Amino acid sequence: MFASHKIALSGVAGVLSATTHVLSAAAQETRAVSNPPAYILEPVAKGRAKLETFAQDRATFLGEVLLDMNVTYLDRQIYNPATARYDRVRLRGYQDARQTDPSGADTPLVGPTIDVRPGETVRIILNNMLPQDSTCGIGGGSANTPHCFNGTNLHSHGLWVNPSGNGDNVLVSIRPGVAFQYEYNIPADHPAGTFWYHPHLHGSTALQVSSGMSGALIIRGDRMPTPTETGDIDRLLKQPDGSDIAERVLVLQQIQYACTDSNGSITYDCQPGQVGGIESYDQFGPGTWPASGRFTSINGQVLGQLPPAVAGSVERWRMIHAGVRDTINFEIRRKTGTAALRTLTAADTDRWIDQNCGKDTIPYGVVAQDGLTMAQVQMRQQAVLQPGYRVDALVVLPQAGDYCLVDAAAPAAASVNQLAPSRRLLGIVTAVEGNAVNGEIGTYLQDWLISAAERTMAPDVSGKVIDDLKNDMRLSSFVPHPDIEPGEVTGEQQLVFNIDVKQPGGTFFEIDGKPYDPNRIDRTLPLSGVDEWTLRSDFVSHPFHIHVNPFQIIKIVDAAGNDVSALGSDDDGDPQYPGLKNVWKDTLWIKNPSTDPSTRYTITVRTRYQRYIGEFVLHCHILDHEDQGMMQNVRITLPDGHGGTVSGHH
Ligand SMILES: [Cu+2]
Repeated sequence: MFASHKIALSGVAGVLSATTHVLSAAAQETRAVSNPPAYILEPVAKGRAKLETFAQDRATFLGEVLLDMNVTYLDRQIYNPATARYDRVRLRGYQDARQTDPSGADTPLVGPTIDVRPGETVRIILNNMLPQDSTCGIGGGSANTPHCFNGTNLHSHGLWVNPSGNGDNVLVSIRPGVAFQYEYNIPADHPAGTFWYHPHLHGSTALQVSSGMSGALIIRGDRMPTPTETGDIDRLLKQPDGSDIAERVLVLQQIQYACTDSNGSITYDCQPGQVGGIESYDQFGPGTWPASGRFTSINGQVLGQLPPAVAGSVERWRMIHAGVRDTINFEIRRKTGTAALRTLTAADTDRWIDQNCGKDTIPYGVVAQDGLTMAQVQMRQQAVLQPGYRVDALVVLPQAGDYCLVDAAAPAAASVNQLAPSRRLLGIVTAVEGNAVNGEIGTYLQDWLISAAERTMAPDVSGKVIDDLKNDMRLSSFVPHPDIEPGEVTGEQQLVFNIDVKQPGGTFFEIDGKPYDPNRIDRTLPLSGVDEWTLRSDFVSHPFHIHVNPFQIIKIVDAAGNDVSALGSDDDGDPQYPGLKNVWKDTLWIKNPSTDPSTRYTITVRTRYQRYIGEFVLHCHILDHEDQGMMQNVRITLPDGHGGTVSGHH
């Protein structure tokens, strides 16, 4: 079975070819963006044979993915559009332990994509090769002062796996000089979808994630829905020849490197000869990302050219917000101007987009949020991604030509920084000649999905799937988790985010009035319980994330008492909430448009504590808030049979 411990560094099967990740001089000129390198499972022969019957019996099959990764300083370059130069950066990063290039110059700024199937095991060895760090294990210091920048660990964001031991355990600290092997046993009934991984050591999470330490974790499923069980949308998204549709993994990162000026202060204007880095939390905080003038990168490339698409072909775009503190409002527009993308300052971007990108956005069909397939394809002109979010979209570029990928302006209340951000460009994609689409893209996509269902679905479900698709593109046969009805709820939880700026002695990042205490269990929850959570923020907005079990959104009520979560609702022009009703997610924006508690929204979600016990965390996914205290410890334990819970032998 150890034959499975083989890593293939190649493009994802059935995916746009991952041509090169080497920052050769030629690649630098075009700033080509390819899919991140993928670590693909090599199933053992037995497992491969079993694949044929996988859809019927849903049996597990032997298979493991192994990543052996060094965590180390790497010297690389990032394109700086403001100066049209490549800035040298020295950042902490992930590197294949078998690498032959100690400098790291050829190591992508994004971690490798992990590609795995339900029922398989992912083993990730982290070798912490960073320098010793005396701030780890701070003893008498505050846990909520950023520290231990050279310690690390790993979180598999969105995975429904064991949080204890060598599982998705973020309560371990891997100190410099220490190696640790994570083991994610992905159950055979785990939903297929788009997940990701990143470090999660309290005190250094934001610093490491903003250095580019993150990567995609894709679970591919092939389960056919049945009249009684849902299946994987992957099974539907096939070309007429049976192969998977083209796919892009877009890891969106916000690498906020800085240099020092002659006074020793932080500057984002790195001079030739200087080396940028991320070594201080002074770089994080309200307004710092817009002030930095940096651009969100795609798979480690700033303002890159993505591999070409074919006009009229349906592609699956797996978008992952792996940044730290800036909202992304994703749009696609025709590129109508001829200006090349060479030099572009952040301040000039709005004008550049006006001059070079068309007025109309290209709609696309959102099929999953946070990796979990939705009950309906939602046609969107924009999709808002907050830190930690994933969006899977079916994208059709209607005609041959170039397209602008734009991070659109959003209302101030919609964004992490509470500023109406100006638009930014993310990259360019070219569609080559294919079957031009002249009609409505939504109708085209619906027809395509119906004909895909006719080809791919088993006879006992195809009628239902096709009827669903004809009815506003519903996907009820592909939703992984059943709705949580009110009668299933067994308890309730309340949560309030706050930033307390009124105390003497500093600013406190709090949940339920308290900053994080590593020695305190904030919630003890019963295994098999089903809770309704009420989420609020008393001071600006924060993306709520809880590990292990996802939640279903029941309602999102604004300060005036209106539920804005239904598809078609109007939330003062903010596009992020309408359509989220009944959607499953693991990360959700808890909106308060101001610093005043009276303007806060009240959000109701429900969740089941299934299968896994142990201790893990919930937190704000503005990661510098998390590092400074906006986190809680959660314990799921066995019920005692009398309405309470029991731990150990008490
Ligand atoms: Cu926060």
